[in-house]
Amino acid sequence: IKDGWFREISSQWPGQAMTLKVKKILHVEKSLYQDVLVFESETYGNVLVLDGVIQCTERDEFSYQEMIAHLPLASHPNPKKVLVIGGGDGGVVREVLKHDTVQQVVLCDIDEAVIRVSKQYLPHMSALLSDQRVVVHVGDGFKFLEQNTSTYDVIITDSSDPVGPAESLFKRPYFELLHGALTPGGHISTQAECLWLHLPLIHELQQTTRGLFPVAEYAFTTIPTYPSGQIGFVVCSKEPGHDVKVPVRKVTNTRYYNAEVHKAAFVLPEFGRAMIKENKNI
Ligand code: SPD
Repeated sequence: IKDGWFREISSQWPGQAMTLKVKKILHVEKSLYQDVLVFESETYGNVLVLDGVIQCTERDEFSYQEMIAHLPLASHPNPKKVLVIGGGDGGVVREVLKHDTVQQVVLCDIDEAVIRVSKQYLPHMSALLSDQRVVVHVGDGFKFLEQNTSTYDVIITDSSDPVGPAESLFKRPYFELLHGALTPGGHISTQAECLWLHLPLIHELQQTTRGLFPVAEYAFTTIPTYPSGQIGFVVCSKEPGHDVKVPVRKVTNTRYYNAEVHKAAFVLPEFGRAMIKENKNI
C-alpha cells in the first residue's frame, strides 16, 4: 500500500497492476503460510489479499464463487457430498449450499488465518461456515484427499495462484488424487487462471485433466478485480455421459450465474480455443 492505494504487483502479470483506493486497513498478519491483509476499499467493500494478491472483494466476489461452484454442481444429476479445497473465505461453501440435494460440505483449507479473518471481516461470504451441513477442516488438501477416496460427488478447488502454497494444486499428482476421491460419475472444478495471461498453463491443465477424465473443459467468468478482469475454471466429469457444459438442475438466488451463462461460459474466443484445444498460438 502506497499513498493510500493498494497495488497488486506480481511477476505473474508483468507490467500491469490492479489498483484499489484504501479507506482503512483492517488486518495485517503473517500466518504460517502467507501474508494476510484485509482492507476496506473506497468502492469495492472489504478486500482479502494473500501474499499481495487479491483473493476477493465484497463487490464482485459473487461472479467467481457462483461460477466455480455452480458449473460442476448444476451439471451433476444428484450431488450429495461436496468437498471444497481452499476457499477459507467461505464464499464457495455459501454457493454449494444453494443446491438442495447437498447433504454435507467439507471445507479443507490449510490456513486457519484465512478462515478466522474472513469470519471477522467478510461475513457475507463466511456466514454459512457455521451451517450444520458444513464441516470445516484445517489441513493439507493432499493429505485429506489421500485419506478420503471414492467419497465426494463434487470437489471444488478454490485455490490461490500457482506461486506459494497453492503451486502443487496445478499439477498431475493433485488431479490424480481428486480423481480418486470422487464417487463414480463425480465432477471437479478448479481455479484455472486467465486466458489473457496464462494460456500455456491453461493448455497444460487441459492436457493433464484430459489424460485423467473423459470430460474436461475450460470455462471462464468476468470479474473486475482479478488480473485482466477474467478468470477460468477447469471442469471435469468422471462419467463420459455427463456434459458439464449443460446444466441439468436449476439454481436459484444467484446474481451472476444462470443456465444461459453456464452454457456460454464454455464458449472461448478463438485465440484461447486454438491454444487450449490445439496447442496453436495464433
Ligand atoms: N488471482 C487470484 C485468484 C484467486 C482465486 N481464489 C480466490 C478465493 C475466493 N474464494
